[in-house]
Amino acid sequence: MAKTLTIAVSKGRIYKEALPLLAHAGIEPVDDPATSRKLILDTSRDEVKLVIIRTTDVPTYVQYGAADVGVTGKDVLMEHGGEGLYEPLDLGIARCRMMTAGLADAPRPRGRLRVATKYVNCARRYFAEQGQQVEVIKLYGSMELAPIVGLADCIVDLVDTGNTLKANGLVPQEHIADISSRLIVNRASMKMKHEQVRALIDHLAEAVRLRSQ
Ligand code: PRT
Ligand code: MG
Repeated sequence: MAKTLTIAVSKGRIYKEALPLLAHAGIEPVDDPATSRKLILDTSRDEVKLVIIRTTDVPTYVQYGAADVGVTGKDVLMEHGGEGLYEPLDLGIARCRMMTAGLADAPRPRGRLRVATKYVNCARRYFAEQGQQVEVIKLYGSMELAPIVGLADCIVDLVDTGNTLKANGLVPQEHIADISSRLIVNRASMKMKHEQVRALIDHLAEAVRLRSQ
């Protein structure tokens, strides 16, 4: 009997884009998380379960071995720190950029730049590398509002089409990182369930390769 393999994934855009890749590995969820209230989904393979959680919780579940593997954004991993995790594969899905953004015609602030973001660690690290002293303000959403109401001089957020920034009169400024979703693996699972994890990595890697052709 094969050991159970648990995969942690969030149910938004990453899930949608990960589905065809997982299907290539023979893993198809029995329920649709959009309509089901179940948090643990059975799949077409008896020994494989999907746990559906918030994207920011994915590294934590995998780090503690509550899930063997997970799919999460590089932004989430950068913010988490990636401690206790392997990151063997770039899945190339849910792509975007982490950027700073601000009001188009804002004057340079006197004193320390105030930066609003949910990515406080990424923001601190980025501005420290630039040798710039900043005050980082933690927000949980709607970052675009902060410069408009004078809460911050700029924001650090994810940008895809740029439409969200534009709709709020903001312009993208500095590019911090290119973002895509990654497969992450618990360190103990990599050893204890090596064959299963290896097979999953290989199948997903093949799916990514076929997709980019
Ligand atoms: O539960 P929670 O909302 O935390 O997560 P979720 O379950 O909805 O997660 P999911 O699966 O949607 O994944 C979020 C992840 O998708 C992020 O961590 C990124 O890795 C990735 N991703 C890719 C994005 C975007 N593109 C993106 N554009 N996440 C968010 N956005 C938001 C951005 O924050 C901004 O508000 O979209 C807006 C910008 O888009 P444009 O096209 O207007 O520029
Ligand atoms: Mg979401």
